[in-house]
Amino acid sequence: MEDHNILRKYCRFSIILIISFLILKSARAENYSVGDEDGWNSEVDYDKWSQKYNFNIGDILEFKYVKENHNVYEVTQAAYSSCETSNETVLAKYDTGDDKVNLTEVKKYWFICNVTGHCLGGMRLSVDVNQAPSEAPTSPLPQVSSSNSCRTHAFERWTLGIYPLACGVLLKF
Ligand SMILES: [Cu+2]
Repeated sequence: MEDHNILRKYCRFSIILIISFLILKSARAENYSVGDEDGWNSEVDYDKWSQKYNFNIGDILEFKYVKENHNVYEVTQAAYSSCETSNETVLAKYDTGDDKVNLTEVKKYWFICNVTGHCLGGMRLSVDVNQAPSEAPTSPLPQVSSSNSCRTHAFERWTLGIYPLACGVLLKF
């Protein structure tokens, strides 16, 4: 009976562990509101803001602003530095006042407000996007990484399935 109780505790613990793992996994993609509650405007130091966070692939940047006053241009590094835009240096334009930008690549993203004087006044943001932490070690070798992650996923699924099953069987004693 003593053994049974320990087993039961262990099973309960491992199920909780699995559930928390699943929740953590699904919550990994973050939505960052640029400037936090201050939003996208001339009053915020966006260098300071971006240093507070680690941005990963799958995360979303949300720009909130008064659409009559501002806009969001994704630009090249040159346009970010000079605050001068042209067809070649503008990668994307947003102007809804509530723009969500999906960070889909490992690279540095550059954003400015293209209203005259705003970029020079400090409305510019650069964001360094990294591989998501659990995928990082496999990134330099794409071919190996895909088969590795497949194996990992299969193993995860197998483990997740077998645990509750095993616990259920054991607890029937
Ligand atoms: Cu502006």
